[in-house]
Parts: sequence; structure tokens; C-alpha cells
Amino acid sequence: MAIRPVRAPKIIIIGAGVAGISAAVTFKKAGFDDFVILEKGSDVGGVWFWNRYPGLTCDVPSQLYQFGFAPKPDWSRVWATGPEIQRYHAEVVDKFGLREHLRLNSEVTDAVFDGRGWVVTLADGTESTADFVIAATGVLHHPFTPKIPGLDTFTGDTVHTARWDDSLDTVGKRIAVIGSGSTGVQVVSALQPGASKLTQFTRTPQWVLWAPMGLTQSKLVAKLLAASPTVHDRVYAVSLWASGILADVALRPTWRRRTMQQLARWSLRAQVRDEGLREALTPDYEPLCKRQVISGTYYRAIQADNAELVTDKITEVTPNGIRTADGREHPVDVIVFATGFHPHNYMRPMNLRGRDGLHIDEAWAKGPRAYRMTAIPGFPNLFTVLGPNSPTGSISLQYSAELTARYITRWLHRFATGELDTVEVTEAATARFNDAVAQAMGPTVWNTGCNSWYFTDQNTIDLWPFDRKTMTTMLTEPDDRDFLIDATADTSAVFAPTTI
Ligand code: N01
Repeated sequence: MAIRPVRAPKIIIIGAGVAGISAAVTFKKAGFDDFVILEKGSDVGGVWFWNRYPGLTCDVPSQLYQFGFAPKPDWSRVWATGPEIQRYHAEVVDKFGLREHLRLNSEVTDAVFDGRGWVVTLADGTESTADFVIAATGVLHHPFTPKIPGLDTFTGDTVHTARWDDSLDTVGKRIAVIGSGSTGVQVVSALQPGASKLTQFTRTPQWVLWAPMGLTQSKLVAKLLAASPTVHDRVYAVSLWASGILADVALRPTWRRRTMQQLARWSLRAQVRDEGLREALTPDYEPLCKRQVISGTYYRAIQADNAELVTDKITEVTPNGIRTADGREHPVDVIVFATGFHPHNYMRPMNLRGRDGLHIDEAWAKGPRAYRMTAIPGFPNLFTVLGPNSPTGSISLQYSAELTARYITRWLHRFATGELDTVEVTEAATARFNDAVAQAMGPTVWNTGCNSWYFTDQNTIDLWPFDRKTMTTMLTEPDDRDFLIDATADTSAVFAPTTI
């Protein structure tokens, strides 16, 4: 017999990116629609809102990089551009009626557990309360700009790729790009054709796997997928299954990993003929160890007559350029920082306080940690979506976010029926999970001797070291033994029955 819900949990979702949208749609579909989404930016989309740099493209195929609940048949390209993905997010928000829940330009500064629920404060001082807080605050959100001596004396323009200035005109300019990650490679490819000179400054070379990133998606495919949602669901399921190969390659040292690594080595050999340049572009670590860079245009761009690769260490920025350790000054008009993020901040620097005033900085003094990516000891009724150990680079983020959101709805149901008031993961369960993560990291490719943003300051790898099946098992049915469940309130007296 179905249990009759007696109260609707009040929920605050922080963030309207992939994780926040996944959570909101999942909750709504499950009948929980007493929620607001607080978003710091002026639009939805998360990284796809904040990142607008030239050349921004998703290097995950679009038929996979989409929500399971919102298949899009008519992507214009096999690997969609940033603007198209951003439009898709806005369409999904409209389609699922999330606008009425959305508060844009609403930066959360404080979230404090008061023993019963959460008090959330915005930058403008507005306070709201909630039974549950969902931190969907993203991973690659806070841009990192290195402190280079003399930077404040530079007379040209500077910009970080994650906060691109749309008014910046780079055509005909001498452009410096610092960084060789996925972003650096995309922005070099996009800016080189219009630049009078493009100089890329790199500290560590990256393996760059070739792929025809500009390939259009056939209109016929779009028609077929649109005509049959069943076929589209199948295609999505097959894409998810096929992406398991990527997880397998990352997790286990098999012939499949070696084959993919050979492809990355071949990509360099086949496209860069000049031995000196090839040597400068050759990493001293295994392909796939860092987040794999994918591009069909980068090697061509860096070999163009107006391009130069500089591997000497940057020592200072001068008023008119960049000086390197060999004493050379490289005159430039624009410096583009493709230098990445503070990837382990998650919801910080928010004043997030859990039970007994525990601050998130104290809870995470030894690095970010959460039970199965979503629950943090000391923080009752708070869940993260795409939190610590999320599978960046091995499993679909949308799949993970939707799975986590469905897992959270299990707790929302139990709250709704009055079965619990607060739920908090135990320290023991979290420690057990983190020990298993550390052990499983051993044979992963991320652990083969490179320095990547995956590593925390404590030298742990902040990724998901299990396959998708394990993730699904872990996040399907909560195990009560891993939680402190408190149910003291007389719900029938306190809350009016609802019709959810
Ligand atoms: O950042 P990164 P990113 N002096 O941290 C260099 C996702 N993404 O923005 O390697 C000189 O990878 C640093 O050098 P080193 C994807 O998950 C996805 O490129 O540390 N250089 C490195 O070269 C990706 O992994 C898409 O030695 C300095 C670069 O800056 C993640 O975002 C597209 C320096 C930073 O690379 C981050 O990528 C784009 C210094 N002081 C991004 N400090 C998709 O298509 C740093 N560097 C889905």
C-alpha cells in the first residue's frame, strides 16, 4: 500500500548548471516541487554560461552530453559548440517549467543548519529556509590566474578564458595564450587564424587526441531520432554503454588503454613533422593521465606561420609583453589565461555550517570528501550533486547527476511521509567509502605519474574510480546503516497534508 505523504519538503537547490537542472527536473518528476533554484549567474547553464571563450566546444559527443530526460535529436554538430549547449540548457529549463523556481543573480553566501533545517542567505542579505539543501555548485567554477611578477604593469588586455570579455577584439593582435589544457588547445585553434601573431606558453605538454570536432550531425539522423523517441532512447542507452569503454580504459591497464594511448601518440606523430616542435609537444607521462585533450585543429594551428610555442618558463610580465627564463621578451597585445580553475572548491568559499556549527572548511580540512559523491558527515539534510569524486572524464556527468538526484528523492519521500526529519551520513561510512576510492585509484591511468588538476592538495585523486554499474548500485537504494536518521517531530501536528 502506498504511503500517503503528509508534508512537502522545502528544498533549496544551489546552482542552475547541469547538476542543478538535473536535480530540479528529477525532484519535479517525483512530485516534489516546493523548491527554489538559487543561481549566482544571470542565466542558467553553469560552466556553459560562464565559459564563452572563442572556440568553446564540448569534446564529448552531443548525443551523450545531454540529459537522459531531455534527448535532443537535432544537434547541429556531433560535438556541439558551447553556445548551442547553452541554448539547450535554457530550452530544458523552459520545457520542464523550472523558470518559476529560478532566482538568478542570487549568490548564496551562507547556509547554516539550525538543528532542524537550513537557513540560506544571499549576498543581498535575503534569507530563506529549507528542509533540504542541494549543493549543485559545480567543479570547474573558480578561475585560477597565476600570480606572475609584473602582471599589474601590463598595458595590453588580459582575460581568463572562463570569464571571457565579449568586447575584446583579438583580430590582428599579438596574442599570448598561457596553458595547454583542453581550453588552451581550443582557444589557440580559434584565435590563431585572426591573430597577427599567436604565442602559446606551456609549462607541461599535453597529449592531444585527434577527432573531427567540426563534424556536422546529419539532418537525416536528426529526423530519424525526432520521429522515434524509442529509437532515440536506444541511441542514448548505446552511447552510455559505449562510454563505458572510456571508463574501462581509464580504470584498468588493459590492451584497450594501450590502444587508445597509441592513438594519442600517433595523433602527434602524424600531424607534427618538425622534430624540434614534436619534441617540445611530447609529454613525459602516459596519454590519458591528465584529462585527455581532444582536437582536430590544434596541431595545425600551432604549426602556422604566425604561431609559436614557447616552453621556457615565464619569469615576468612586462608592460609590453612576457619575459621567459631564457631572457627573451615576447611582445604581446593580449594575454589569454587558459590556466584552469580551483577545481576542489565546490561550494566554498560559502559560509556553510552543519550540525553544531561545523564549518565546511573544518570538515574538509584534509580535502573535499563525501559519501558516494553526495553526503557529508556533519551536514544533515544536505546533499551534493556532482560533488567530490564525481566522474569527470569517465562517466556521463548528466547520468551521474540524474542518478544522484533520484537517490536524494528517496530521502525526500521518507521526509514527506514523516519517516524522518533529518538524515546525516555517518563518519564511518564516509571513511569506508573513501578508503575504497583510494584503493581503487591504484590501477587507474590518472595515477600513472602526471600532475593534473584531478589531484587535491592532499595528493588524493578527486575522481570516480569505479564503473557505471557500481555507481548505479551505490546510488540506487540508500543503506540505512550508513546514516543517522532522526525522526522526532510529530509531523501530522506540524505540517498540513499535501497532495503530492
Ligand atoms: O584547465 P587545465 P583547462 N604558468 O587545468 C597551465 C574541462 N574542459 O581550462 O599542466 C604556466 O586543464 C597548466 O600547466 P600544467 C576539462 O575537464 C572541458 O584547460 O599545470 N602555465 C595547464 O596547461 C578540462 O580538463 C572542455 O603544467 C600554467 C593549463 O594552465 C578542464 O575543463 C573544454 C600556470 C591549465 O589547464 C580544465 O581545462 C575545456 C602557470 N603559472 C575544458 N598555471 C570540454 O570540451 C597553470 N598553467 C568538455
